[in-house]
Amino acid sequence: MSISGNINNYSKPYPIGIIGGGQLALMLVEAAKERDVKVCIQTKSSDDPAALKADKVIHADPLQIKGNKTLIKNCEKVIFENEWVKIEKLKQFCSEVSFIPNLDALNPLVDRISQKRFIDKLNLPSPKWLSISDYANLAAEDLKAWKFPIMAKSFKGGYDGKGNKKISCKEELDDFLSLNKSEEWIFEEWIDYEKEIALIGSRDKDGVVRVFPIVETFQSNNVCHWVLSPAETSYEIDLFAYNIFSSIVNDLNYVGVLGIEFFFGKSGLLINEIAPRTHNSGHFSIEACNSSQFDQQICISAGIKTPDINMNSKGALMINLLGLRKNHSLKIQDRIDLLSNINGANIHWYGKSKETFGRKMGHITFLLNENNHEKRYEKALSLKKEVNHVWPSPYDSKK
Ligand code: AIR
Repeated sequence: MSISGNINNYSKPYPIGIIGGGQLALMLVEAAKERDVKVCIQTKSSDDPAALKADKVIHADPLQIKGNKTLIKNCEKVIFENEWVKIEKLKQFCSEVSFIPNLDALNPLVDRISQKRFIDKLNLPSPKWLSISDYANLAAEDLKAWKFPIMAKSFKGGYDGKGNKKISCKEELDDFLSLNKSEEWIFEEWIDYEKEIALIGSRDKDGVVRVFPIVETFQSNNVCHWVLSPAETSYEIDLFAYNIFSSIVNDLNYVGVLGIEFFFGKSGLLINEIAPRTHNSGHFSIEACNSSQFDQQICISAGIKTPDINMNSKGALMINLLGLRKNHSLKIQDRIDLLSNINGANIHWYGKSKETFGRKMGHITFLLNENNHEKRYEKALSLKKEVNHVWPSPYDSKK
């Protein structure tokens, strides 16, 4: 990868600051190092994944304003690795720093209701939804359109299936309503999809949009377990998804990397969720593309022209290493040693201090060079079997 670029002259010590220090921040820091761009992060603990590699660490909870202030004082551009941010509080700093994406673009995407309203405003396809108070006020006739199961989704902070609850019957609905605050949840129609696909792309300050190949994601207990790139789609679906991506980023004047998760099935392509950041479904791009999703975000933030995106291989498989139970028979180091013996394995270890059940501890990527989807899928299944022999999905091992 070329490390040259028209990096701007900076008046502050660090060209890029990141709010947050998890694995996404870690991979952003790694991509920045490849381009000789220095990064300062704000994260709670020196044990957090990105803290080990960042050029400077501000030890403060990412939501702490005093810490944000120090970060902003030290950094030319500030980017986000997760959307758990207090936009109203950050607005006071807009004259001192550029946020990427800017706060107005981020605002409609940080919680479920505003995301749903934004998707509806653009008339983009997504599952039907209602606030719980609107559901409670439905006329009997309209209620008939809401058949069980219904999906309850929490208003904020829902990721990796946290904050999702399937409601299968009237009794479950009554229990749910008695246990939860209605203003913190929405109801969504249940979708019987055939597959889940995801699209990651970027848009720079001049409006240049670049997209990665669409991938298929495979979940285990609502958590992404593995990803196959490219997905088996059709030209029309690809175009529709790219079109949706462009509509979203252009409407928001969004600058940076953004991911969209879709359901695909009888009802066509439906937006499940929009992530205003780099995304788990794009990790394959580190090895499989000439410029990864992290590289795109770093280039955009540092004022380097984003490279056009091309695959280095016919396809790729990415498998998440999700935390296992405490009493798992193999120690972490033994698991990693065994995984590194698998031919073609590119292991990314996040260095999290604690392995907890289902937590994303690392991931592993394989390049696939089979000529058609069927063969790549077959190869992916056999590699996944080898990996899962050493490191199973925690949810499979429960059975
Ligand atoms: N993340 C952000 N949104 C969704 C996810 N998965 C990443 C970020 C964040 C980390 O997950 O990098 O910092 C949190 O991981 P954990 O294991 O501490 O919950």
